[in-house]
Amino acid sequence: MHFLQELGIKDKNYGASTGIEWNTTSDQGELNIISPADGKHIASVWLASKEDYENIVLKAYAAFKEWRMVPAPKRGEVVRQIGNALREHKKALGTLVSYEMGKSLQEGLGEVQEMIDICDFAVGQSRQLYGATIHSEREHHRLYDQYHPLGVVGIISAFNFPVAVWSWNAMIGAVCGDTNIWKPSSKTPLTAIAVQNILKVVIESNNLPEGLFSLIVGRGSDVGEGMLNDRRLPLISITGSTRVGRHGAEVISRRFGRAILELGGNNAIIITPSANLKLALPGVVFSAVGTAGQRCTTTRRLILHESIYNKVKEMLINAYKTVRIGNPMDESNHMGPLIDKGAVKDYLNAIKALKEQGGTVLTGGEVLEGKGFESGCYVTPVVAEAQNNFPIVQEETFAPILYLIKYSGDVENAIAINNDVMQGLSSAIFTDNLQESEMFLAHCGSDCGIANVNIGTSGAEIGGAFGGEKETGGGRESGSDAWKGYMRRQTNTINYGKGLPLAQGIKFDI
Ligand code: UN1
Repeated sequence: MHFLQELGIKDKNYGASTGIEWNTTSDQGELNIISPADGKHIASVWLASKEDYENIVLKAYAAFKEWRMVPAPKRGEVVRQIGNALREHKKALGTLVSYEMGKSLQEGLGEVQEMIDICDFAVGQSRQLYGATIHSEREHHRLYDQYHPLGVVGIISAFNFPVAVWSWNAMIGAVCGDTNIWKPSSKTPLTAIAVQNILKVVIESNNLPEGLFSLIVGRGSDVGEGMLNDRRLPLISITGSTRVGRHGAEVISRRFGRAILELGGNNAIIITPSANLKLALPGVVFSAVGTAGQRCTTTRRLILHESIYNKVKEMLINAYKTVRIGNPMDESNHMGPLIDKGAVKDYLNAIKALKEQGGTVLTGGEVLEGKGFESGCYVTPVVAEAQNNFPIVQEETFAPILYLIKYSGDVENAIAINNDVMQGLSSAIFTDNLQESEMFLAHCGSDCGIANVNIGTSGAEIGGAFGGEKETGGGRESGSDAWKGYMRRQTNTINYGKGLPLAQGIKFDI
């Protein structure tokens, strides 16, 4: 396939790179990557060894020592070139994202656009790495804080945004003066290899050090664990399930490392009686079935006021009938497959559990078979009636299953349901009532990291800080001041006087 060639994907690929050189380990086993779109083998990747990891860490650390001395705006210039290289290969990379991961081509291209956007953002940020100056309580003293590069950052990313989430971390980290080691999901290593090939050209043409951007495709049990335990990595950014994040956070905190955690969500949309349903309906459907329900921001719960419950329910069932499911590379389809057969099993198990717990499936719930669905990963999106306290509703199932939950009375009751889960990533309200929307956004409102009005829960822009509270992990990535997480803060006090006044009025005469 032409896009594979353009991106330098071979039939068999090495799994570890320092940005310039590929390590040539081939005796640690192979990952065979099968497209969920058509069930065909795309290519394979040789897993990296512990020795490869060691080589990569040493190079990344050596590169950090050089890179931190490059003025930040000059680092930004390199990121600008990376953005342009991504622009050049947007079509091919977006197509590979779609083919390897199964999201629609439009979403694949949109994901690469997110990478380009974060590059632009990071270029500007490279001239804005500022600290505060504080007026000192002592005369002839200056007090300020500044941000220094942190070191080698480990990036552990998930299959559902196989390249964009890496770029949020890597591009912001790069302008901050950090180098990084990327461990992508073993379900989607080819897109990561493609990105590494795109970076290589920029690294070489600028004579940048080997180790600035490294990649390692290895087993979680050795490479992944190695990263979590490695004191040479002061920060690890983890995107994935709450289970993976909890383990990671425990290991990292034992060595007092820093973690940025972007874990599971259990996102709800509230629709109140005053809502404009012309906005709400497409908002819900996109957020619930986009990426086949495999975004961490996917809408999983729909909290409907009892007065509009039946009407919205009917409208939704009809809207779901128009969702076109099929090959994600065909742009007329809305929804592609789940990532693999394991995900299909999770989907079926969730539906079974829902029924056992007293829920009702209103539409969907089938695994599609026949022509075009040979991979066995295509399912129909589900709308179901449920109670918020069902154990299955309290869990994040990475599939297009939307639970309808009824509320009565005031918006406070809906907000209480919104907040009554362990996760706290994204949330939204559809309402034309100012008091309701303000209540939702107030300190007594949604407890999530993202709270939207009259748009759905997914599809966040890179300019805002991305992340959430509670079991979502508390980390923030991407825009706003998330860059601070990739630097170390230092407070400086300078005495330019002739005396030595002490703080807090203490006298110490000798
Ligand atoms: C994720 O699902 O891990 O808000 C990230 C969104 C995307 C990012 C999702 N911009 O849906």
